[in-house]
Amino acid sequence: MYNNLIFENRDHILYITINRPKQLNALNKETISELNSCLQTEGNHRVIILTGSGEKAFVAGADIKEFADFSVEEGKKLALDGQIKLFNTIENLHIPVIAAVNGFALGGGLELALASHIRIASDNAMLGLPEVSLGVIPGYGGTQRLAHMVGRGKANEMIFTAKMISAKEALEWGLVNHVVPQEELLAKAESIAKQIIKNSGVAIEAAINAVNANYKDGVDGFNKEIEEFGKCFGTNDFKEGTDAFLNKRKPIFPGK
Ligand code: DAK
Repeated sequence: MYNNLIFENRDHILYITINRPKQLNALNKETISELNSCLQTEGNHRVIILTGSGEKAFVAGADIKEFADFSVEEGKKLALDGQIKLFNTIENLHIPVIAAVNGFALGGGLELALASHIRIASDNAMLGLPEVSLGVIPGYGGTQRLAHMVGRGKANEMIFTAKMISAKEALEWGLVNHVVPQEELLAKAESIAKQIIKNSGVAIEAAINAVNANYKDGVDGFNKEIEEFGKCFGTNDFKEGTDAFLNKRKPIFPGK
């Protein structure tokens, strides 16, 4: 069904693997477009785990061969299309996306991980934004999201030097939440996913909207939180969650 992706829905988790191992899973236009549709696949999944094929790379960046001869206008258009189709889509998805970073996460690859809600890395992962070494800047949200995540000083250093950092450094910088041996990476992502799945999906969607509001121009995050908080009281999940607590039983959330 897809040329560059493998996907599987198991136990309410949608696993999406970017599958261009010969190009270290570099993101070409087709892969971005396939990811856009795969991420929005309807189904009973409650969490998405996004990873790269093979043991070497999560995603080694945008496909350099594809943009090597771009004009100014083409560059702008690709950045805009990509940001809307993939990176903003992930960030604003109604369910959490966990990036399981299994090796190089460079340029567009790190930007993909940054747009995800949670990042876990294998101990061999190397992360960086090497764009200035190619004469461009990060164009898929990296200048914004990296600074939000690790602070402006560290983001500047990473972008200006184009140097990669190790998984261990990324953990120290708060760029990834956990670092585990490569063979345990998916299991770690799954254990977080399973923990998420126990909770109310509608409340998690509301939480995504409220947390993201802090990073949107002209939006008051506190007001958004109040609005989303209030909306929760009208949901069946809230009725079930509170009833289960009061009756000392485990909730079975209807998801609406
Ligand atoms: N694009 C295309 N092919 C890539 C690639 C990439 N980003 N990264 C690796 N490959 C390919 C290599 O060309 C090689 O292919 P063959 O020569 O075998 O055909 C194969 O993957 C294996 O790579 P290496 O032989 O280089 O493997 P090594 O272990 O020696 O090195 C490496 C691994 C990850 C250090 C190295 O491959 C590397 O430096 N890769 C490039 C990293 C990089 O600079 N990535 C791009 C970052 S810039 C834009 C928006 C966003 C962006 C650009 C434009 N617009 C809106 C226009 C974003 C740009 C970026 O992501």
